[in-house]
Amino acid sequence: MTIQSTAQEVPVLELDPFSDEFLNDPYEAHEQMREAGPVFWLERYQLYGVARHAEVSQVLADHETYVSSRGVGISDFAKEKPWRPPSLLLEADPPHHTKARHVVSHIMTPKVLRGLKEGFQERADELVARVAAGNGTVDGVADLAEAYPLEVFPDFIGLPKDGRENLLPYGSMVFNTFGPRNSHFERAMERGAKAQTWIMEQCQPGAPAPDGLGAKIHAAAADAGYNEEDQAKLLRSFLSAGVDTTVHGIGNALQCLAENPEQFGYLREEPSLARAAFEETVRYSSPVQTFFRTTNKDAELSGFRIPEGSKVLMFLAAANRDPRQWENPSSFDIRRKAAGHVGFGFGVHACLGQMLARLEGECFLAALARHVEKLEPAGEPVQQLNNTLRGLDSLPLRLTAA
Ligand code: HEM
Ligand code: OVM
Repeated sequence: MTIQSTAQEVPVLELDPFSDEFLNDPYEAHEQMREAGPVFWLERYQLYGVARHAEVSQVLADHETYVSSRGVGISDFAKEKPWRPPSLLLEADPPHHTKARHVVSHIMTPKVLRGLKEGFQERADELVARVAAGNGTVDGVADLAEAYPLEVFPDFIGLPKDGRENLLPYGSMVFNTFGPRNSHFERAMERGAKAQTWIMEQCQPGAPAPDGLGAKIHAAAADAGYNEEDQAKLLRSFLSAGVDTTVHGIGNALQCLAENPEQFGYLREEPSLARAAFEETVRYSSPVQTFFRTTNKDAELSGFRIPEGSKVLMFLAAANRDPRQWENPSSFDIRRKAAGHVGFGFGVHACLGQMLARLEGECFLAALARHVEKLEPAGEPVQQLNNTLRGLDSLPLRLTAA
């Protein structure tokens, strides 16, 4: 017997996951969604949601039913023209996706990343030691969380020094546009317009420095038969996804460690916990909170029917705190096994930059463990509201140098 249920029988929720109230503090609403059922209907946007670890994982795993080529935001590319040409990675399905992924995954190899480690660590130590030497109040976001990735990532890609201030507004725009056309969407589009021109210039073959990763992407894409427009689009993926994500990851880690001094103590005692501390941050405060899929055929998920052409919103951050999956999910515990979280996604679209993100997080937090003796909140953090990302605008901290 097959279970026949319609959208009517799916629990209906009125909450707005893109409202300021939700974005500021999503955790109660996450629980409400997990408790509502394995699948629910968000009345306000006329779409399905999944917030438990099991169902989020199932949707991520089944890329044939839940496709990305119709967009991984709220807009269905089958019905609406996307605001920019779709990504060859994020917004593609196999076999096109497989080909593009193959090209870039042969550039971001473990060997390449191992070669970066020494330089990344040196620069983290230098930055953190310098900021800590002031022995005073700093902004954890501007002085540390933004400063570090903005120093190492653009150099790695081979971007010019001038214009790097465009990277954050561009990322903020890209991630806001996965959501509905609310004030965050509109404001990010206004602020990002200028950044977009600069980003597209840097993505052109020939623009990045010849010894950087950008030029390697172009060369590998050309070898695989991609034309110049598509070569540029592959680099665009890195410039879209590679900065705001790690900035928010490091900023959230600083907040978690400042608010949980016993955890910072464990890190201080054992700086080799740095990588685990970053992983736990990605679970606990998931810089990428959500992504959508679109059903390309009638689907059934945990007994609920989801018709073809439905948008399905995956609450990655809610899955990462699902008590069905985690013990004490709402405690920040750098000594737990955070493996299995979906903060980097899962399946064919699993984050392509996750090893680079972990490298940045590890180097930064190891430097913090070595150069900072005390890390204390020095005022209220200000949340930066974004339709997709969770991170801070500012984080007042008092540092005592080690
Ligand atoms: C994909 C999160 C850092 C590049 C993804 C996905 C998530 C994610 C959740 C899955 C998207 C989906 O399933 O539709 C994060 C987080 C980061 C991070 C939390 C930092 C803490 C980075 C970095 C880069 C990057 C540093 C580039 C160097 C990408 C790309 C994709 C992706 C290109 C698309 C992969 C594909 O569709 O095959 N990321 N990311 N990410 N990420 Fe990351
Ligand atoms: C891309 C892209 C853009 C935004 C995010 C992302 C998290 C990828 O252009 O491929 O992954």
